[in-house]
Amino acid sequence: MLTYEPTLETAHTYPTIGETEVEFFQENGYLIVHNALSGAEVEELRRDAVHICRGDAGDIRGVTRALPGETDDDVMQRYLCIHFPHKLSDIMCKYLAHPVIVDVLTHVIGPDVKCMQSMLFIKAAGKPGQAWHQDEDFIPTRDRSLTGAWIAMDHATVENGCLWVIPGSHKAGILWEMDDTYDARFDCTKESKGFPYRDEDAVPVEIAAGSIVFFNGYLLHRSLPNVAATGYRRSLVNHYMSASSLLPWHPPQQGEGMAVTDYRDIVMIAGNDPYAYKGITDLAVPHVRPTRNGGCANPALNLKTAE
Ligand SMILES: O=C(O)CCC(=O)C(=O)O
Repeated sequence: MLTYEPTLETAHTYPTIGETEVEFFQENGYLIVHNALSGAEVEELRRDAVHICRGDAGDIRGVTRALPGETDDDVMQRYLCIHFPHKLSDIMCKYLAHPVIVDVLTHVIGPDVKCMQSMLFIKAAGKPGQAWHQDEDFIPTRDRSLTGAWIAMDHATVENGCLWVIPGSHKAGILWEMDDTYDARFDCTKESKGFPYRDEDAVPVEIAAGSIVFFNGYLLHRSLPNVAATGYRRSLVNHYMSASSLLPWHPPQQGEGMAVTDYRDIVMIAGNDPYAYKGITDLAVPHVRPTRNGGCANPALNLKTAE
């Protein structure tokens, strides 16, 4: 298990949650914890994001090393989102087990919690959002315990493309149909459709830098493009689940049955791992998420790009 060692500031008091917050999360499928990170911690994440985008943290598929003379803004504007930054950055890895995250997740998931994914969104002005989706469409737990922790590294506003959620939409426990989206407001991620909610049912999650929004893996959510004139909407988004559940995220290995498939590139952040005897396997490759103007992985989308 990771231990958290604040490096820059000790005066910050980390908020904790109780029954009211747990009930809010269960009812609505999301929870905002304001002021979760200190200013120094936000600064530490921002500096590390620059380091990663300059290519100084190590090899990331799709990241090109900054050329001499290129400014931090030059490099940051290249990337919408980098997947698995925790695989090469000790700082990103440390924040997987931030005390507020451990506190909230041990309340809403249970005592044993593992992390399998991190994403660093830079989302400079002009970059697209993500269409309606449910995270369990992409990361399938067997016990529906998938939970995201979305750490705001800038103030997230409607203008710069904050998260929007449909409160209570997790409750049906249904994964809605998904299809390609040709809407130029969004990146290449498929879009959920056919669900019984309207866009008007959604609420924007406008939060200050240093706040964290937690959300259930069945919650319908999306984000719109960053239409601010300048700047970024940076966030570190990590995904977690109960360590008691297997994670059939990758196809079974040869000779392995689907029922025992278990993705083991995980980081324990609380409690015990009942499957520790399997060990950890290094599987995830840090990479840049394709955007419309960066080329989509789906060739059909590439043909129809609107930008
Ligand atoms: O931050 C965003 O723009 C989208 C994040 C998201 O949809 C997710 O983490 O599942």
